[in-house]
Amino acid sequence: MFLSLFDLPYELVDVDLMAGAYKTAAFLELNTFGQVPVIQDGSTTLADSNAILVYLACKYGDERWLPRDPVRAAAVQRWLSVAAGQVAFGPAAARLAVLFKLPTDPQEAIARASGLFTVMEKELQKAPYLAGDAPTIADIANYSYIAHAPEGNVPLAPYPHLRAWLARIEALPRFVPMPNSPALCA
Ligand SMILES: N[C@@H](CCC(=O)N[C@@H](CS)C(=O)NCC(=O)O)C(=O)O
Repeated sequence: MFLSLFDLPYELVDVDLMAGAYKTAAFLELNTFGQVPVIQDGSTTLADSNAILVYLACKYGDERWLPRDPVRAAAVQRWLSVAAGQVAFGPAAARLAVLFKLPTDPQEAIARASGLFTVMEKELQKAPYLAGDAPTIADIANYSYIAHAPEGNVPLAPYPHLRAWLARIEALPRFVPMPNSPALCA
């Protein structure tokens, strides 16, 4: 989504998670954790969605997307941590349990997602974007798994401010949604 928002040319390479393509020797060369996403930009290869966003914002973005101001930078980092924490183990885990038909009980992840959305609903009453008045990489990091939460049986209907935030991101010029494939993560 960041590449599109910044109108940067890119080639998207599908990694067939269902077939275990992310555990091959060739893929482990790109990311020793054997996880998507990975980005290759010239001689730079980077894994981890938050790390990739930081890299792209520093290299191609401007301070609006990743502020240098200490307080605003910390506000962005706070929500990057939420993306890697509460979102990954809440709505993202609940969705993966459905899409990958995992034997795990998704109730804990669903409860975690509901708790998170209740907090975000309050936060988003105070500001239009997660880290203030303008979109940052914090919004991009959190958007996809929250937008797709209903696929994991986590409803968005009870959270009007959260839904308004999703709509604000979807209204950004050159916004692209997550491709509609069960084999894809955010
Ligand atoms: N912290 C990483 C997590 C990435 C992640 O969990 N990727 C999943 C797909 S969405 C994956 O590749 N899972 C395979 C595995 O963990 O073995 C990030 O944000 O990039």
